[in-house]
Amino acid sequence: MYFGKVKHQNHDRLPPNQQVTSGWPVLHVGDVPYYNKDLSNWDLRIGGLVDRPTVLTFEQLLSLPETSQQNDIHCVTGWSKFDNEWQGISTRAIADHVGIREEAKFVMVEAEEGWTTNVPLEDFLAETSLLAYKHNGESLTPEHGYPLRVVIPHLYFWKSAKWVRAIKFRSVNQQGFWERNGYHMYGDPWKEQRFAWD
Ligand SMILES: Nc1nc2c(c(=O)[nH]1)N[C@H]1C(S)=C(S)[C@@H](COP(=O)(O)O)O[C@H]1N2
Ligand SMILES: [Mo]
Repeated sequence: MYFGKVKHQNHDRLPPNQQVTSGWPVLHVGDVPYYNKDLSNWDLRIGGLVDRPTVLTFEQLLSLPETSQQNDIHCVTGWSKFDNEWQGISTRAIADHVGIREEAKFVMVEAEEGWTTNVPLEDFLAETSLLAYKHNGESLTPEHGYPLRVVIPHLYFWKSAKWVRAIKFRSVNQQGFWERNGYHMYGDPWKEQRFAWD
């Protein structure tokens, strides 16, 4: 039965206690930065345990090899959005560009207004992770992270920082903004790692 098949597929794709949404909710703390397409004051700083600490303009970022990814995203508040198409730079291309040192095991991602989130290096460098500037063929809107956001689809979506401005490679796992406020250090949606005590 067709209906049954779709339901079964959704079950396989939908982590526990999530619901599929066709829209795209906007969630964050703080203010949306508006650049009005002028990125002359924008840069991306990449540092910490790397061989070549680097500051990239948006143009320089675009000169790195482009990647496309299709994935499902899962917000800890309970919505999941299927079949997102992203274009951007693979996190591995960034890593190759700066040279990650042996001692680096974790990543702290920093966004506008000092918002942060932490992920293990391995997850940051997963083949499915990227720094995205386009969603479904369109430039990101200001609300969804223009000009650049992280997308790490296999973790709850709070790990996918909007308005990313810095990437710091670290030897220890420090807490980011939500992690300091009770959210899980890792955030696997399939294991429902929502809060620190899950
Ligand atoms: N800079 C920044 N990025 C952020 C957040 C934030 O507050 N600030 N919130 C996170 C959370 S909790 C979620 S669910 C997603 C929401 O992304 P969306 O608004 O594009 O759906 O962004 C994540 N990235
Ligand atoms: Mo979230």
